[in-house]
Amino acid sequence: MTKTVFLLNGPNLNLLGKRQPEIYGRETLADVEAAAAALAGELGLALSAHQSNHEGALVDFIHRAREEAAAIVINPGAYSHTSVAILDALNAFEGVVMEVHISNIHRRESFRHHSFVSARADGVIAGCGTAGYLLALRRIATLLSG
Ligand code: CA2
Repeated sequence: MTKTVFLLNGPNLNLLGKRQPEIYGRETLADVEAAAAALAGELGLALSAHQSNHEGALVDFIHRAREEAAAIVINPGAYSHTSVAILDALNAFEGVVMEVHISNIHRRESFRHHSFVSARADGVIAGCGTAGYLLALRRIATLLSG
């Protein structure tokens, strides 16, 4: 049976491609989701993409993933640096978790250097632009096939 990957994007990532292109690039979230869905298909995976500006809604998506998904690609946005609730939800998910940051959070302000989510992530990709989402999917395909 085809395995499903949840692609979760956190607060303000709905603005991708519309503001701050020098940091986050010119692709919109719709572009990213379309490219991810196409690659997932090539890799024999199904993609279910969601974005929310609300911490609890992201927790709810992670709970849904417990029932529906074999893996999660998550860019928690600023909640990476603050949210124990998202970490707790991911700790209750048994599949593969890949954390993605479009920018290199380690080259930015010190408050972005720590991510609570990294304590649960099976892999972390930062600073590869929106290509990071595609790299994460390739890693998931490898891990799920093993
Ligand atoms: O580099 C990343 O992907 C981040 O997760 C993005 C978050 C930031 O708080 C993290 O420290 C690093 C911010 C997302 C904001 O996205 C925007 C996109 C376009 C225009 C404005 C904001």
